Amino acid sequence: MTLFVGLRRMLGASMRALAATAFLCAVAPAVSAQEAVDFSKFDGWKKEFRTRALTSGIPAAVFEAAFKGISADKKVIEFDRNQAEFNRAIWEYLAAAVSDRRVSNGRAAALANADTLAAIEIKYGVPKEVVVAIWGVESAFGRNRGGFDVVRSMATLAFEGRRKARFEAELLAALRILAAGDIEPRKMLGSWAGAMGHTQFMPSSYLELAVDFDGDGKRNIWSDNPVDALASTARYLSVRGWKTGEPWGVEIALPKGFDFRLLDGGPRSTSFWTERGLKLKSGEALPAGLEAAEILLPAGANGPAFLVFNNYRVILSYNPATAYALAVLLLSERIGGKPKHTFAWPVDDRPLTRTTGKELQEKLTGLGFDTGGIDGIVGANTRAAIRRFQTANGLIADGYASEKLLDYVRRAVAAREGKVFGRPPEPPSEADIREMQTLLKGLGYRIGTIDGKAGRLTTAALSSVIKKRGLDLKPEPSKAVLEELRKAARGE
Ligand SMILES: [Ca+2]
Repeated sequence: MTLFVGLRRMLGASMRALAATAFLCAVAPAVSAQEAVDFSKFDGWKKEFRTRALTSGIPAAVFEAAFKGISADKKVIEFDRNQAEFNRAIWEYLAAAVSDRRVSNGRAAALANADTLAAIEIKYGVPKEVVVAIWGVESAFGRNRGGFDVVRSMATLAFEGRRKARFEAELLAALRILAAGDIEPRKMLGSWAGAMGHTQFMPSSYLELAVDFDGDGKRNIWSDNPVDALASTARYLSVRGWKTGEPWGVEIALPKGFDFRLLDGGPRSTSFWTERGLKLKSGEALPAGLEAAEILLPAGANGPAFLVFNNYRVILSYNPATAYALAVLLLSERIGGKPKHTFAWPVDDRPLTRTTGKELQEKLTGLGFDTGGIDGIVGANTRAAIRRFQTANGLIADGYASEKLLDYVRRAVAAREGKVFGRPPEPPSEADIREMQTLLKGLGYRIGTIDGKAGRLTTAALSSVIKKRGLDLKPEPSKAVLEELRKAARGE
């Protein structure tokens, strides 16, 4: 459970064990300079905040009890600022998050709580395996619920000030929990970033969605008893739009010559994708009648491909990282009895780190493919820039920010600077040009002899096709132009 922004800093206890990963940076804000924190100012901040807290309805006695003996926690600042260079690929993360050991622990946990989980499933319509999987990924089934004092952690992060408004809001939520008498101040424990209990609820999410399910009159997600936490998690997913009985996603095979520009097109119905040649990996047809289906390529075109639906996005509302959502959902399948997944990950083409991500953004921007900023975070703008670069260079336009792609971009920069540095983008062969001429002829252009040499007629025809299709390509033979001609010939 995390807030949407500042994700990597707010991961629950279990995530520390698994190690945060490069892809988890996806929505993290840029890190400010590592300025020293003047801890002597904590009391001044506390005094100001006290006024705000009391104005917003926190009783003075609750505030005093919560802050009794509280100072800023240096360790929390250290965790918050730790921008170590992670380069953990999604397949490595998944191997740890969906390990055989976790699967067997999950099955045991499901069995031990079978009655509760059945009641939760009936009430909220969320499969028990999904609830148990979140429990597993968030806290290893309650083993790592976090030992940080939540008031102290939230106060530290609010005082430090980088995301003051957000953490003051969480701190106020924590104080409201205390005011309600759900827990005593020093027993309200969580991760250093404030994620609490078995399924790592932030204080604001607790206030909004936690429930008393064991009927003792109190919501308690902190104790050894997981019942309230598990029901609260199911309720969270239900309120965020879980659709009972719908699959979260399926592994698919992309058709030959798939137009990767469709990745940018937003969610479409499964019939839309079926019309474009998508099938299940097994070769069977896609499930019919599902709306809002999106293609997910977690490691680019050379890795596994998924078509994901509404319930996948509901898991993202719990923690907006692709790897997290996949870990939860794949683990849920295994806990439910599915055999081990075998995905063909591109283990020879790792994702970029923050540093190499920055290098990629700098170089792409320099080459005229604007990434919308240089922060090392591969988001939608960077992926779009990668796709434009890939298209212009006749590469598969999957937008995957990998080491191989960076190598390619480095060579493109070197080629542009006139340096001899590795291999420049591959020129089209004579056979390619012959194919282009044949395709152009088929499209009704006057070509003359099909001779594999790009003369005046061929160039003019290419120019006209490129203009007609509104492409950002040079009117000369290239792998990218050939690919476009093939599409034109197919009527796409
Ligand atoms: Ca309770």
